[in-house]
Amino acid sequence: MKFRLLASATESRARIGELSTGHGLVQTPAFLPVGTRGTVKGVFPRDLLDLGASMILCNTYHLLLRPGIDLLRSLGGLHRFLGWPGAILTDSGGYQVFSLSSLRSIDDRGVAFRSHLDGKLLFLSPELAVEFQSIAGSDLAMSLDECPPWPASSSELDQAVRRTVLWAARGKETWRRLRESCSGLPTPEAGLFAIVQGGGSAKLRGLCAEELGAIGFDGFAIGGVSVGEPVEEGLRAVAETVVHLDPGRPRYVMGVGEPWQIVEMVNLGVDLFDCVLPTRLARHGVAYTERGRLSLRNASFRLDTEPLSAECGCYTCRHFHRAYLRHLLKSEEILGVMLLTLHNLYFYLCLMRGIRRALETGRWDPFLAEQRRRRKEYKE
Ligand code: PRF
Ligand code: ZN
Repeated sequence: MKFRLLASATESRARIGELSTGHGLVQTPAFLPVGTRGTVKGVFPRDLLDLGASMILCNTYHLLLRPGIDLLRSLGGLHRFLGWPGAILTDSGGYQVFSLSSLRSIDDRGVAFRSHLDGKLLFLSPELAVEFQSIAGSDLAMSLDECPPWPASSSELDQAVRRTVLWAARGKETWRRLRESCSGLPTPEAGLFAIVQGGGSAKLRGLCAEELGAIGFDGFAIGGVSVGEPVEEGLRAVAETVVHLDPGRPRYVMGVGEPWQIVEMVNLGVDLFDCVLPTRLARHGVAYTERGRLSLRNASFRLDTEPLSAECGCYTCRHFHRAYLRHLLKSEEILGVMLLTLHNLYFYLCLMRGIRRALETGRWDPFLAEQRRRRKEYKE
């Protein structure tokens, strides 16, 4: 996996780059729509391409439980299974084990847990996590990490960082061994990232980033952000981590966030983002606009013949008005959620294009100032 920096802002760490994967180029800063269970809910892969998505995220944890790794292997890997020709980033599964499964027991060997689907007892080690992602044909795999809860004691944070580094080293060794075997996976273009933990401790974040950097990975994720801490604290953790990361490698903040948080984190030097917000909120009848969020079920839209956003060029905004979208949502029609999802993803991907364009043309500072001004004006 190759990463090329194309330009950087002068007054901040913001940068624009290009990630080349076995399934196409990813222009960074990039937003990855979330396809947890092997589908970006309610969107045709064809439409994702039209929206300009170049990489999506899938979760090892969910795919491991269903359809299972043997089935994925027999069916020719994730890309073929999903009918998605673009790049796929897979999360390692650790985080989901902690948030979704029950009866976990964790030690240095890995995590034992019960499936949230059928209660079956399963085990995930750093070696297995990397092996599963490689069999699935992931373009960008994540090491198994331990994401401590928020707030966590300093001994919990210490332990999580120690284990995350240990697991990353073992994951990298597995990756190397698999590459030398004759299975053909991971391909030479596939990449492995390590995940930096450390909670709100600048010292632990720095230590974790330095140790992972010394082991050497294709890029670095920043985990443990947006886990319940105040947003300003999350931003600070990202800022304190980035300074310890190799500027020549891509940086990815996992599971974040609101459009304004993405803008602020780009400003701190982050290249990749994923978040369920645009797709999840659409399912709750909420649309993003330049003027803040709209809750379409609201009675005020009953006779509203305006599009969701006058500035938006998406299919939904070109063809349907708010009153119809409200009607679909109130009637629980599938189309309502599909149209809102399309619009919200368009909004996010458009924002990313705007960010890249501003960086490309040396207009990052005014772009950032304008985004901050708008946020103040429309803050809910
Ligand atoms: N680790 C992993 N996946 C994640 C996170 C993490 O810390 C987060 C935290 N925002 C989201 N997804 N492996
Ligand atoms: Zn739209």
